[in-house]
Amino acid sequence: MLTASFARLTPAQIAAIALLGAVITGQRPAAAVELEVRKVAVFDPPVVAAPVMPDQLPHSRVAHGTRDLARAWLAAPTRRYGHAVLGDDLEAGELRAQMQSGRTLVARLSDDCVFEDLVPRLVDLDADGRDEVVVVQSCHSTGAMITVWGEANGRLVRKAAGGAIGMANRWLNPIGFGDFNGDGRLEIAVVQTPHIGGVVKIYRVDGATLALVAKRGHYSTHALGSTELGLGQVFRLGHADALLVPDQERDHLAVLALRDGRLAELARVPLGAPLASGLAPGAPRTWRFRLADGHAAEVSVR
Ligand SMILES: [Ca+2]
Ligand SMILES: [Ca+2]
Repeated sequence: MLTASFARLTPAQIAAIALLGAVITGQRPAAAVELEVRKVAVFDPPVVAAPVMPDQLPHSRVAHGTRDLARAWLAAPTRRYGHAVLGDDLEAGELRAQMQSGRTLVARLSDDCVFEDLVPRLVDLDADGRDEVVVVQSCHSTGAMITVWGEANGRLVRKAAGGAIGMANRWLNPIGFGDFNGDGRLEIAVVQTPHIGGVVKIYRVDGATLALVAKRGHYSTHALGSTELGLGQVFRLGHADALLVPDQERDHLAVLALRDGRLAELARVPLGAPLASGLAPGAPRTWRFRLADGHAAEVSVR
């Protein structure tokens, strides 16, 4: 019987048969991925600096750029949204960006919306050599959504928005940017509702909107009330980018990548305790972190 025959094969023999099958069918064989976790003696998570820019949101970080924007930050703290999942009940009413020329541009939201985020992310999404600013905007009517901003005609304007959850007090956490489908253009990866059944979603910018590329459930990159947003990472895997993310309980790490248009989990490793810090880059494809049991550890993708 076929299944009984496979049961007697070694993993190397099974891999060889899979490779032969891929060659016969003309498909590129997917590289095997493994995750390895080791305890380390010491890991001190980076400390967030105190606010330094005028009217800067508490707990937030200034983003520094090398293209047309020198820096961007969240400002004009307000209690008008009242969700309070990012360390306190203060959110930002304004996004400010300082051009390399020194001129500061301000985008001010209407009273029913805030920037529910702790860092504006500078990235050249459309490869025109100028920065886009990606930040989470939340409104009473829509809940959280992903917004993309940039300079146009001397003003800081919203260029695109999407991924709105559809109700207030539902949040999403950006993971990062990568070319996940290998088409040469960057996509945006987020975890939607990380506290209540997190779903990893990958979007591409499509004009003024965002188009969903793929999604996969049961992951979380944020603990309720925490100011740490960096529990997921983007890394290069073969001919495209992939994601390293915790599962919903945050006591495993998993590798997600697009396979045949779907987001697939390629590897998973137990941590022994829930993740209690962000993933800090160390050696190539290695990240250090702290666990809730007090141990420090690092994970490597092989
Ligand atoms: Ca750009
Ligand atoms: Ca792409």
